[in-house]
Amino acid sequence: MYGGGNTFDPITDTKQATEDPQKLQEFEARIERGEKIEPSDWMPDLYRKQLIRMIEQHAHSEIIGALPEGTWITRAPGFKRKLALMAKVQDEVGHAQLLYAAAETLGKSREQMIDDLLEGKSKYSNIFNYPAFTWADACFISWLVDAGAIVNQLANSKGSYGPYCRALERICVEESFHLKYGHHCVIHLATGTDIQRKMMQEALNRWWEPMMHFFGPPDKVSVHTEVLMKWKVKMSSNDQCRNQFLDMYVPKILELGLTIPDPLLRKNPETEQWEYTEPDWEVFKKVINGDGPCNEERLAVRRVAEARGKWVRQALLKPKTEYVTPLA
Ligand code: FAQ
Repeated sequence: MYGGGNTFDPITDTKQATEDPQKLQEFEARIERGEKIEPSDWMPDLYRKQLIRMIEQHAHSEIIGALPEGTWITRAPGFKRKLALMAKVQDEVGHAQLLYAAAETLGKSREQMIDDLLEGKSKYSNIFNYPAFTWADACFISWLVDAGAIVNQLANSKGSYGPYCRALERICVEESFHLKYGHHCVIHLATGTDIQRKMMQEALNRWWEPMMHFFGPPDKVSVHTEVLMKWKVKMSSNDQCRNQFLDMYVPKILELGLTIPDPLLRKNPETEQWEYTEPDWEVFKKVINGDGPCNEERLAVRRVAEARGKWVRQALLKPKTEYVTPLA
């Protein structure tokens, strides 16, 4: 089973038994016309729940996604790389803030979302559960993970839920800088010394399978794609995103003289679809359900951050009068 998040029960929720058929019809007509749905508009319960699930997982992915690259800030090669990486990592955390705010418009509090993440009840992207051993791993993330994220997010920014689409538009602009920065880093290594080229190739070999997993399970087994595409939350299916990523980035990777670790990878000229060795979906299931190489470490770091920041949140929430000192 791929699923298991606590916020959504596909079996009971897909029945939609309680929805008013006329309201549902009007809602679907609005979506068909390409209108945006806003927080105060009527929406089916399932649409709300699906959005919360997806936006929340996306927000968690950004905040956890800051961790593998974040460990490289102190070791980035040179001042300019350090500055750029620091800005990128800050951006990713900022994306999480935008996304939590978008999910909150649907009625789930940020505190509850964070609690669900820390308790392991809520998912986040598989790809951030792998270690960034070398600087080249960090470069892979900055270039190709960001590239994959943009493929998905650019499509979904044209979707139906206003707050999510507006957040995605802004995120995509920032991600496009990350992508250029990451590409620059990879070009530097791939055209550098033998040791640098080897380091880059090894990182590519390590990250290729998680990258193929990143777009989600194949369409034929994806649990949520059908309803999400019907309601224009997802604008491209998992396989369409994976195919578009391969279309755009395989030539760029090969151009750098790097080798993709899949002997079966090729574009079928008749179908225009990429063919590849199916990544191991059992590994994917393990990783997204909490049993990947770094899941425990990632959540442990977030728990420490949460505990350390508690006094700041408490101070911010206290009424102003409590800060009036006797001298004021
Ligand atoms: N990782 O039925 P589907 C980034 C789960 S942001 C973990 O196909 P759906 C920025 C799925 O949740 C990266 N879990 O699901 C950055 C479901 O489980 P559930 C994140 C996954 O929703 C860059 C079950 O499998 N992007 O990288 C994954 O239709 C660099 C069944 O799957 C987003 O979140 C996965 N890869 O399609 C930051 C974009 N794939 O909930 C730092 C928004 C599937 O039933 C550095 N999300 N699952 O328990 C989406 O577009 C979709 O949710 C998909 C999955 C495409 C991720």
